[in-house]
Order: sequence, then C-alpha cells, then structure tokens
Amino acid sequence: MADKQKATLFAPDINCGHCQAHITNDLGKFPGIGTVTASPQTKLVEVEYDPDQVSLESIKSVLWAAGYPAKEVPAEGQKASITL
Ligand SMILES: [Cu+2]
Repeated sequence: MADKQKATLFAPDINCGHCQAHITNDLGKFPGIGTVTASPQTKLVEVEYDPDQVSLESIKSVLWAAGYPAKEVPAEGQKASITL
C-alpha cells in the first residue's frame, strides 16, 4: 500500500458553490480518492488519493467529464505560478 498523495489542480471553470459541490461529489464517488476540496475563489482543486487505486490521469478525466478541465499545479512554487 502506497501512502496517500495529494494533488493540486487548477480548474479555471469553477465559478460558484454549485461547481464546487459537483466536483467534490463526482470525485468523492471514486475508490481511492480521499478528501476533495474545490475553491471558486482560487480555482484550485485539492485531492487526496491513493496512487495504488487511482491515477492522477483518472482524476483529471473525471474533472474533464464533469465539465472542468484541469491541469496539475506543481507542488513547489504553486502560488507563484498562478495568475488569476
Ligand atoms: Cu458554478
């Protein structure tokens, strides 16, 4: 069993609480996915996941299918790399 990993994704189409709920509900249904947070303010989705059960690519596919294309934010210097 690998340790849980945390990914941060930038999804510019998160605009309101509805988007937030949509994302957390859709991702939350997936096995291997832990805590999910989505912020309409920062447009960031933070996902805890077990890499043995689900890949980052799958997480991105779920987001894409839900209508929120997202790209991964590098863990280091993530704040500096985002322009809102
Ligand atoms: Cu919305």
